[in-house]
This record gives sequence, C-alpha cells and structure tokens, in this order.
Amino acid sequence: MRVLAINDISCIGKCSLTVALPVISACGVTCDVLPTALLSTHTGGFVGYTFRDLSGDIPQILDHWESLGISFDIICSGYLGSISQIAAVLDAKRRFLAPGGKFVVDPVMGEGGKLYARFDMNFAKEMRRLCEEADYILPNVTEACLLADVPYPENDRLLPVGKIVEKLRSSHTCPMITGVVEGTENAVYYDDGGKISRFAVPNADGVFHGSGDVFAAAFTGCLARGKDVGTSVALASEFTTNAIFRTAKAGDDRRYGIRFEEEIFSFLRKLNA
Ligand code: PXL
Repeated sequence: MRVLAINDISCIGKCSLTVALPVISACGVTCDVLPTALLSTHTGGFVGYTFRDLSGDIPQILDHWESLGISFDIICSGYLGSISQIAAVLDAKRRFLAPGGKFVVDPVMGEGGKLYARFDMNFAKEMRRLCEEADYILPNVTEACLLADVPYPENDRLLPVGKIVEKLRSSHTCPMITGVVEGTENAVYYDDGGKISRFAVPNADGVFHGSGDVFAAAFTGCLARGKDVGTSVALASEFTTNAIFRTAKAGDDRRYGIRFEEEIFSFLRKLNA
C-alpha cells in the first residue's frame, strides 16, 4: 500500500507533512511526499515566517516519477501554496492514482470563520473544483461553508449540515464536516452511503493548531489499512482528541501543534486490533 501525501513542509509547528509523514508511516504503509512549499513555521500566529513556493519543481518531479512507472493507492492533499498548485494536484491525481485508488482532499483554507493568511475567495473557488474530483473531502466548518457557499454560522448549532453535505456531494465524493462544536461535544458529520452519520468526541475549547492535519493523516492511514469510512472517522477522531486534551492539560503554546506523538501507540493498538 502506497500513499502520496501532498502538503507543505512547515519546519516548526507540527502540521502538514511533519504530521502526515510520521502518522501515515506509523500506520504501516509507505508514505511518499510531494512538498508544495517550504516555510520556517506555519502561517497561523507566527510573524516573519519565510515562504518558498515549490510549484516550479512539481512538473519535473512528476515527469521523473512517470519515467519510474510509479503509482499510488491513495493520494491525499492538504495545504496548497497557490492556485497553480490546485491544477498540479489534479495532474498528479490523473497520472498517478492507481485504478480503484482513493483521492483524499483536506481543503485547508481557514478556521474560526476566517481564511488563513495568503488565501482569498478565488482560491476557495478553485479548491471547490479539486474537491469535486475527490473520493473523500475533510473540510472543517469554515472550509465547508466556503466550499458550499453558505454563511459561516454564529453558532455551530445553526450549521445547516444536511444542506452543506448535499451541496458538496458529487458523483463520487464522500463529503465530511469536521470540528462541529455542539455543546460539550465535537462532532464529525460524514456521508455514509447516502445517509449522514455523526461521530462525536468531547470538545476542548479553543483552536488547536494542526489538529485538522492530525485528523486527516490518521483518517488516511486508517483507509490505507483497509478500514471503512466510519471506522476511520472514529479512530482518527479519538486519536486527535486525545492529543488535543494532552496539549490542553500541558498548557502548551498552541501554535506549536498538538501532542500526537504521545498518543500514537494507543491509536495504533486500536488500528491493529
Ligand atoms: O494546519 C494547516 C496549515 C498547514 N500549512 C500551513 C499553514 C496551516 C494553517 O495555518 O499555515 C503552512
């Protein structure tokens, strides 16, 4: 089983590839990488970060892979540094996804009702196109609202989950909405063969940077191990939440990511049970 993770390298901050690579590898499958950008830190809360767009390298990388006859069973994409990279990801999917393979898109664009630095509504429009080609999409509430063109709700209780999932469903896409805060719970809603299922864990207040990336990596690792969507959502949610609660208890500076390393053994025990 061979997975390709397309994401940036944020040197500090435990998100994107510095999460995808260890988590997916630990699941017991090959994780190859296509870095989209190189940053000194991620863009969420640090000032003065460096940003090198790696778009220019991607066409040659893909051509080289083609000469090697490489293909992937799962391709998962996360943070993309520019609109041109959306086309590059589609190109990679069309050329390298094995027949019957799965394409997972985490449409990383924002949280808390706000776009991350460097993104705008044009980017969101193009991201929508990428999502239409995916088998699984993993937006948080902010990203789901942007993709479905629905206003960000003042309160997650007012989130029109059914309407959003309906709008995001394409001929083969399984839409999901992550991080829906409902009272003391934090829920994931996902399309399960046409009906909307919900999986909830206890909620920890506030924003925990990189938690969406940990969820996406664990979800992808579980799929790669042959788990169905419901099991993958459950295992990935519990892993992410346990890491979040550890981080909250330790009182860490949340810009530096969540303590997923300390939860990885119990996650793998359940994955391998
Ligand atoms: O965690 C999402 C993410 C990934 N990569 C970069 C980011 C962010 C969110 O801010 O800035 C570079």
